[in-house]
Amino acid sequence: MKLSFRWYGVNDPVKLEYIKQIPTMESIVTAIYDVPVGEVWSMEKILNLKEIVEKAGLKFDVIESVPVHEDIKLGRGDRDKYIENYKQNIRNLGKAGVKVICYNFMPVFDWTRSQLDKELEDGSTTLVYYKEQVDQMDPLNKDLSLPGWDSSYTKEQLSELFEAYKKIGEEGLWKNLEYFLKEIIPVAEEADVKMAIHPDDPPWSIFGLPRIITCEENVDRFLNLVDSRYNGLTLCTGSLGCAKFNDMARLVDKYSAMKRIHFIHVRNVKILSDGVSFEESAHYSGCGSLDIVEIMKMLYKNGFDGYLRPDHGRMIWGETGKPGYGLYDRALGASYITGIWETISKISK
Ligand code: DNO
Repeated sequence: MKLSFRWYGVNDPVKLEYIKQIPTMESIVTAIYDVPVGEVWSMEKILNLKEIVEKAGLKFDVIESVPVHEDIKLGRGDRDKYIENYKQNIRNLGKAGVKVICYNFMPVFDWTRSQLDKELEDGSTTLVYYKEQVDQMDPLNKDLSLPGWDSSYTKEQLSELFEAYKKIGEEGLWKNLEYFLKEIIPVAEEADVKMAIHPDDPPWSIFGLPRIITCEENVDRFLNLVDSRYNGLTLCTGSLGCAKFNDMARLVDKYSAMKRIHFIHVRNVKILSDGVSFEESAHYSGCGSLDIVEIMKMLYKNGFDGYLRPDHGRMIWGETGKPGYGLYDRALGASYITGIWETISKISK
């Protein structure tokens, strides 16, 4: 297991120097944020970022994410041009020594929450998904803005995208994903970069848009689209694990035994009594619905040697910043995970 930490670049209030001070921290997970979706990341920009990360004594091994243009997901317009650009990004990142690229195939919106600063009993704040609140949201209302949402769309563009996704439905999305993978995985093999899809968060359809990387059956279908180790997973315990139908320890066991998990996001979530609402909790198992020790045991048992990052943290100790991505609670998560790993490795000897 290689410990890593997400960092949003030079403007991130969490400094690389602080990340480096977390015991056993090896790698940074980052991206280039100032190139429009679908365009090529120049070698110059990539190498510049790598240099900044390496100067801080950390490795530049994991990219999260190289976003996929909507034309690729919809199988229309300039899809082939964007796929060529995507291939070039894989080659460029491979040349810079990157080992894993995380991406997702969620239509229009990435992760979705109804509130980003819900105060918990202990005074910390966290991200929550309350179904009644989500049901009342109107994504076509431009005043609505949440992280993970591309706010650059006009209302008209958004309505058009919604219509287009309605037309293709889940099966159309699968077809376009297959087309994309058949193009890019051979390039990833050649560049020796593992592609790792991030599951849909939450793993069910929102606002009538199709979502497909949601459950065991669909993950199996995804892995079979191109049966190569380079076609792998960013297994996100919080994204899949907020649905009761996903038994996370079992899924981690299954896919790590198959050597198809290249990157894992460890996050805990507390599923609420309606079964379809959840709150992101501290990483400690007792705080949420997931058994983090069991998950780590499965990784250890299967000799997991990919990258792991503590995922979203709450805001604690008065910290302010990017929701889910402060330093303190994620660092506590990192230490908790390292502690579990050390314990398992010692008692297994
Ligand atoms: C949220 C993240 C996601 C993730 C993308 C990967 O905190 O886990 O935004 O980076 O879905 O493409």
